[in-house]
Amino acid sequence: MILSILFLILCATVVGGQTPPVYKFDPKYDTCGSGSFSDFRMQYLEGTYIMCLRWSDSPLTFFGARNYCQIRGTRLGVFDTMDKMKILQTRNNLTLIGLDDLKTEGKFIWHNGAELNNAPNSGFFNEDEPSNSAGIEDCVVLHGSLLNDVTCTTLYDFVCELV
Ligand SMILES: [Ca+2]
Ligand SMILES: [Ca+2]
Repeated sequence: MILSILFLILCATVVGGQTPPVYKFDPKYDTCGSGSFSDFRMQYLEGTYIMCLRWSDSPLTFFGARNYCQIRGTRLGVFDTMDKMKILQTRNNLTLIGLDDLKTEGKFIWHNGAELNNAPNSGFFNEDEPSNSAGIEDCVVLHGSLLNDVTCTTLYDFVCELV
């Protein structure tokens, strides 16, 4: 009887055109996935699940970190809203994220493909950043509470994001 009712509710939901939410994580363990993703942790802001991250154990260069995340089927963390920035700000200073201007100087691209518009006044970067100091700063770290462009060959802690 109960199963019949549940089936009817499910049918009504599908007919109603509402797609049930798809959960990629198991709330019971606070992880976002099983197996190789079991060390990724759900990140909340004010009780709302925002994103799924794994903070590095040891530092790498940008290229090493990007590769490390990609090999696992993830990416460097994309903090493209101020809410997501708040999650980044809870962590250690000098953390590499998924944002760079490697392709075109001054044009910062998030690793979800979106462009960070008007970077100097975006609200994401520190004052007087991005500076592209010595013409070689194309990667981005948290520095204080906002972002700074830095060289891509220096070792930094980093964060991978499961999407
Ligand atoms: Ca640059
Ligand atoms: Ca800089």
